Amino acid sequence: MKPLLINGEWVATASAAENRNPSDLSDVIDLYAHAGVPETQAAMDAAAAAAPGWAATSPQQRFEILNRAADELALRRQEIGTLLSREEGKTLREGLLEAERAANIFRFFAGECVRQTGDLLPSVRPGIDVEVTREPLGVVGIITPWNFPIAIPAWKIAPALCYGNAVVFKPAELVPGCAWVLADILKRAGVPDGVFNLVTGKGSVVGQALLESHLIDGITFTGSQTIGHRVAASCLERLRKVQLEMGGKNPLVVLNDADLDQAVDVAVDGAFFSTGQRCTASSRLIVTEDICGRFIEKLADRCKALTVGNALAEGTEIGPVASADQLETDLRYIEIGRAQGGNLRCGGERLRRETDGYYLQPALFTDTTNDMRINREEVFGPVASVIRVKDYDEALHVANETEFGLCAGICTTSLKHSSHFRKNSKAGMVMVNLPTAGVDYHVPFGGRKGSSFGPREQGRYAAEFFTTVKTGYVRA
Ligand code: UN1
Repeated sequence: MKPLLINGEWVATASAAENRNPSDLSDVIDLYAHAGVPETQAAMDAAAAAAPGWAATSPQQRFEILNRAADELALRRQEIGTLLSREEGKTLREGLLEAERAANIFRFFAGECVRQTGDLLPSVRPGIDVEVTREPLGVVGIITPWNFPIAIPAWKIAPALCYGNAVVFKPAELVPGCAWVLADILKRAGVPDGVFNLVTGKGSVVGQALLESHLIDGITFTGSQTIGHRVAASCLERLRKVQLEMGGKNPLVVLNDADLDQAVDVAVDGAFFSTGQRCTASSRLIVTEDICGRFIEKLADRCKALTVGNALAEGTEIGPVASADQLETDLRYIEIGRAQGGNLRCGGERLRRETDGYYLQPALFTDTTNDMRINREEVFGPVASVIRVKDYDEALHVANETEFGLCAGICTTSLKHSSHFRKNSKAGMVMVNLPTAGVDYHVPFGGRKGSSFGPREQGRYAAEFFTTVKTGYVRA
């Protein structure tokens, strides 16, 4: 059994959960500890006790620890990428890139440790100086989803530690493997006992204990809207800081003047890579009239030709769906799409492969309207739909006509339309001639409306959530 990490000790639990490979259900990766409330409490106590000492470490000490973690993540890229693909189901290529991304994130925040700044300015009153500095929040609860098992933990844990916070980390139940490796790396990189704690287990037990404890000063969460709202309500009640990232229904607009081949590539990547299981996935393809027929033809051909298979097999372009529950959700939405009048142009059927897994042929709907449920609700699977529109103005309107606002894309060769779209899209991130998914690690990440709440993640903007500001007045 892979144990919990509490106060620098590996702690086994009475119960454990199996971690199975969605590409091959006969493959059990390992057993992982299932924490109860007492273990979660012990982790929070340890973090609270260790937080002041960590906050007092020098930037150089923190730099060295995070940099060592980055080194090891990079060194073990192959092993971590393979484990990631085995437990989550994205292709090995995607798994390796994600492992690399995690290393880069740690490297970036290692640098940020020694790059922290404040403001020093004259007071409006003579003879007085004002300084504005940032201090750690304290103990941060980190709750992460299954779709980026190493990158999302990295982009929450690295800044938390960089800015001097102690951490209690609760990864998604489906992907304890990468979380465990990361904990092992952090421990060996020299993170002091209690500063970083790993508590694998159920959301209803571990997550709930984090929500209810007065020892937690802030919670950063990525996951579903339903749970996100619960996290927010509980943080609001206790007046504690919260950061939520909850998904999208991201539009990709394709205009008549787009480079057709490029637009099809962008759509295939945005909609279907990582099996469509990205909150940044392009699920609404909003296409203007004159190019629509040709775009659908080409996209459907590409969709049908996508190689769906074992995540670890060479040549696989689309891995399996991550779990039985998610597969059921995907199939249910495909049925809803049909029932509401969408034309299932291709895909959408379960596939058999050599090994028993959750294989699904990417589904493309055409003739859909923006009010259909498949265009309103996040499916989180390889399901995309084409919405045909008259012109750019209608495309922009439809793109913004959603309760989400994470990312929006446009494929066009027109400077006028791309500039207008960048300025008028009601999303937190805008892509021109690029897939909506697949972001850089050194710039802010986050959305508007129902997609996100609280300060942005990643890059220097991460300081906003993981620190609290102090204003000092000094009379000389
Ligand atoms: C990406 O598209 O590169 O859960 C990252 C998600 C997002 C991360 C997307 N928070 O899918």
